[in-house]
Amino acid sequence: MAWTSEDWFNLACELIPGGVNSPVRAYRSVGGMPFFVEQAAGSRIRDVEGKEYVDYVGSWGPMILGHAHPAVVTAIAEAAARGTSYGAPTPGEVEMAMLLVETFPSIEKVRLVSSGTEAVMSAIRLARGFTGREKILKFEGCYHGHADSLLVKAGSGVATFGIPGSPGVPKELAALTITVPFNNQVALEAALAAHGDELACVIVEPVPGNMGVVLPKPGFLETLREATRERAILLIFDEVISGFRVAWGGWQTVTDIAPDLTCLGKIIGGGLPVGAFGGRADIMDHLAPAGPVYQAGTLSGNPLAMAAGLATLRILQENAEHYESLDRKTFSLCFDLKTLFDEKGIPVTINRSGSLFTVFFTANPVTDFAMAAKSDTEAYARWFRGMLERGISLPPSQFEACFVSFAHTDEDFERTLTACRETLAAW
Ligand code: KE4
Repeated sequence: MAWTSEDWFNLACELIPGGVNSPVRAYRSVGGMPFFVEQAAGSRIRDVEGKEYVDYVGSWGPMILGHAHPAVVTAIAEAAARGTSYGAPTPGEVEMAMLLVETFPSIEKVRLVSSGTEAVMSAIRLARGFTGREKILKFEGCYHGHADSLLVKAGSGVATFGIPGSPGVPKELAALTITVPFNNQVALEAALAAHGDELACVIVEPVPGNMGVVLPKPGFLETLREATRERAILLIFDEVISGFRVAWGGWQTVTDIAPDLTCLGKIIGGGLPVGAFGGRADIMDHLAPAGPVYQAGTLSGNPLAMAAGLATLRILQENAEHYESLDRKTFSLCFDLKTLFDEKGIPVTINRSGSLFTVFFTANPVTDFAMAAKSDTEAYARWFRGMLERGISLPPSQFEACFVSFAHTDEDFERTLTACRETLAAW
């Protein structure tokens, strides 16, 4: 008899901490047990018991074309037939680098790695090596992967030193990371006044997806750009989620703000392990072997990840005008969801940026992490479980983003709204 998700999860828990290879997948904040995936295609994902779901996780961002896109699968198969990894340069890496440089005016040179965490960790080291400064600044609620310097909580007060966000992060290292609330210009200016000449960089998700989706207030990023430039602090845009998601290119191509370094991931690998960081050539040329800042990786620029990423990006590039219809599709889904909650008198705030959105269970606007944290996470968990039972797979956390793909159809949206209507009827 075929194993159920529960069978797989019970065995997984004996072999893998928490039964998963990334914490959010364990459903700890929404209750219940994760389904184990058999396969996925387009907007649908099917578990080992044959149950099918409309998928709004999309592997946390990479699957903007939908799962198992034929052109991507073919590209991977053809690349694999020629070998899976060489530890030597390949034309695919150069083609990927060229596409990124052509797409992002702020990227003059780029280094490919194997995850978003690795891209951010390396960009931080490069910023420290290039400026000779050690402190960095991040924003509360922004997530940049799990490198030690970024797993830091805000200390008490507005512009004080960070404290470890996880056991294992040395307090001396955490103390070098300043954290301020996102969208808070006063707190930012206080932090820059107090630490500006010691800061190597400021890193920000230009449109955060990791506190749930939060939009930058008009002028906030522009002020950040000017304030960092004035103090020769490097500005790093972490566009691991927003890159090729909110537009062809990233948030920076929509708002015309030029960061000094950009981190990318997810979509540029088409679902295979990938990350990239790039920016000004005078900074990037400090990286080994051109310069003294060391950074390396066995699978960096892996030929299969390049093949999957290039196949994905070329389809996106040929259909760049379709981002608008994806934006409209997502807008109307969010509008219809909000209507259902309003009809039931359940207060929610829905933040959306392009095909990214989050339903916050709060009546108030959500413009930073403190406001997001006031959401009713129990209500989110209840909604999540009701939708899952009815064949809709949402992110298993209030503080994540839903991802709509080019593969999502009107039928998917109808199913989603019906599932929501039925879930709220039983509220
Ligand atoms: P990875 O190391 O997971 O490839 O990328 C880290 C990262 C960096 N920057 C941003 C803006 C990110 O969102 C991420 C990772 N995103 C999470 C989802 N919020 C990945 C999902 C997970 O951790 O399992």
